[in-house]
Amino acid sequence: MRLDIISIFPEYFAPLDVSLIGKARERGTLDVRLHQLREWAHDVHKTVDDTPYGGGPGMVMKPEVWGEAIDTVAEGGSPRLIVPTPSGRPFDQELAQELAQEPWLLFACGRYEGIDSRVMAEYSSRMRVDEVSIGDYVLAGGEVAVLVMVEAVGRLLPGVLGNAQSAVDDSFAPGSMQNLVEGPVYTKPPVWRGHEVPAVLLSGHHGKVARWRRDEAIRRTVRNRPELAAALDPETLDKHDRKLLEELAFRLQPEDVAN
Ligand code: 6GU
Repeated sequence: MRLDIISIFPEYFAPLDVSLIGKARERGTLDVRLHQLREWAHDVHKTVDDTPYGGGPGMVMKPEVWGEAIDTVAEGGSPRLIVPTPSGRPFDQELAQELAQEPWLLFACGRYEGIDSRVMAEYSSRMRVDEVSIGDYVLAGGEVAVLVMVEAVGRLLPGVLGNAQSAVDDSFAPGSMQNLVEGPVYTKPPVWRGHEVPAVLLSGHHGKVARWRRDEAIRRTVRNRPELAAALDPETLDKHDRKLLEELAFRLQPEDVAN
């Protein structure tokens, strides 16, 4: 996969040299190219922003600079353009899977109050454009959001994860335990500072282990992600699950109780 990133802070992306993503780049699975936006600013001060029309706080990134940058980087092809912004569509595992299928992504990192909206309008007729948010909080710029997205997408590429099963078992992976987060995990030693590993995990009884893991996933989902628990599909719950949810004083949506 080819991955271009345009930013006024390309040095933000030093972590992409490290770990799984760094190795994927060394192997050629990922071809990451960083670009300094200011290279396409032509005045002496390399200005990339200006005051917003209509007034208001902050600065807006200029369309001409972005236009030249994207024209140059996307020359001869049509990457999928991703614009990180807190007003974008939510980034989730499903979108990560979708982006992992693309041959070429171009990330356009805005700072300040964002990029002049005509840039997204202009490129929408030439390439797929998505404005994407990584969560309900505001970052100072899109750079960290792009790091998040690149790691989430990169680890899904064939051969990037050591264990092919790892990406399949993820919380939120389609086809995994849907709408359940993963439960706790343990390794040796069996007792650490007086804390014991749950006996069932040492029992060698695969059926009991699977049941226990599902119970723990349900407990954790109810505790940490009540909105996911509330959306559980009754078709995916067996008698044991329903009993556990009852013990946790958790009630399914009224329309689901009839089932
Ligand atoms: Cl993608 N960008 C910025 N600046 N803030 C964010 C975000 C993106 N996602 C959540 N907050």
